[in-house]
Amino acid sequence: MIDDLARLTPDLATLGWDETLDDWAAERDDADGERARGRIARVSRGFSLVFTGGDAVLVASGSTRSRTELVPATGDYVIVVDDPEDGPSLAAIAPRRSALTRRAAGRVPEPQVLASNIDDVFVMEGLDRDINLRRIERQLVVAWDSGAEPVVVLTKADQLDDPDAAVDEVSAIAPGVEVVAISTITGRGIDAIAGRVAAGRTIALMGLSGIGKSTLVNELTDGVVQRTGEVRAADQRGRHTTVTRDLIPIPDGGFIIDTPGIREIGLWQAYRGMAKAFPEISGEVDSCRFADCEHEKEPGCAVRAALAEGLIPERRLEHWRDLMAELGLQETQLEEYARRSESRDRADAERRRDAERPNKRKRRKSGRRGRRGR
Ligand SMILES: Nc1nc2c(ncn2[C@@H]2O[C@H](COP(=O)(O)OP(=O)(O)O)[C@@H](O)[C@H]2O)c(=O)[nH]1
Ligand SMILES: [Mg+2]
Ligand SMILES: [Zn+2]
Repeated sequence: MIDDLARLTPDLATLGWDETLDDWAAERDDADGERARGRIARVSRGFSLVFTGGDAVLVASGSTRSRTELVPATGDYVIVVDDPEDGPSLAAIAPRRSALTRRAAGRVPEPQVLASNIDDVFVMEGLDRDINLRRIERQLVVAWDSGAEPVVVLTKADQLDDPDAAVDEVSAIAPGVEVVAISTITGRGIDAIAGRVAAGRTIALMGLSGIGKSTLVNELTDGVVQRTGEVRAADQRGRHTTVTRDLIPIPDGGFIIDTPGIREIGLWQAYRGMAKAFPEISGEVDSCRFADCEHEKEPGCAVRAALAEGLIPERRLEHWRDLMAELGLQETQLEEYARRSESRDRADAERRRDAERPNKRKRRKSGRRGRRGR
């Protein structure tokens, strides 16, 4: 499967490499080594695949934290430098036009970019089970926050008698967002989707595993890159679940970034996304009498007034509060980590100073050091 993608050789113009990127790259041409321009096609543990116009190149890299500081995301425009001894590596990542970013898994508060330089984000939900409005809202916050335009895509419309009712229900919680119901079985909505994947555009998919992301990719690419394995009846083999984030070229131009399903997507400082996903609430916040209004019992609260008038549905305000609390907690954690690394840096600096002035250190009573431990 990996080879399917690595065999493709979209040229630089098709990849969306433009004059702005030319200028950016030209400023970095003075360094040594053979250089290539390209776009990250796949990020997986330990390596990335880069479309360079010619043959795709594999470079060693991390997908989250990395000592080199260069943490690539699928969709990034990059410069690859080929060292005769060490092989190809990333020399630079161009500033991102847009970035689908979540809070990385794990306790340390830090971001992880899932896809970059995207135009649309498809927030996908399957109609073969109960629609989870909160999950859609959360994903819309992340999608809006990326700087790209979200579209809600309800898959498996063939599983409902009245998919239009589902479209209406979701539209009510997705102000300003197009909501489409599709089916790869009946073909419903596929044209509307195909229209968005025009030449020069890049679309990122998000949504739980099993909702039909890869099936849609197959549909749009005529199976150029096999994304789902129909289970072959004879031997039960050939099943493929997506484990990497891949930039897949569409035959008529454009790219689609398929992703493995993420069970729960954590917000990363997504204040812009919150404002855009909850316009009826964010539009009132500035009108509250107090700048630090918590919209609880304060007098002159415009949010509560709008709630009382029925302009803000109760459940929307509830979810908005929960998501804002998540962001607030993140701020606290970030401050704590900053404080901790600050005191770690101070301790390091002190140790370095002591190492440079060994005589002064020696005069200290050893007992004091012992009590302190370490
Ligand atoms: N009924 C129905 N099933 C679909 C549709 N699209 C995909 N599926 C099925 O849903 C399952 C998961 O699809 P897949 O594309 O692998 O989901 P992914 O994990 O989101 O990539 C597969 O068995 C597909 O055949 C659809 O439009 N209608
Ligand atoms: Mg998949
Ligand atoms: Zn208020």
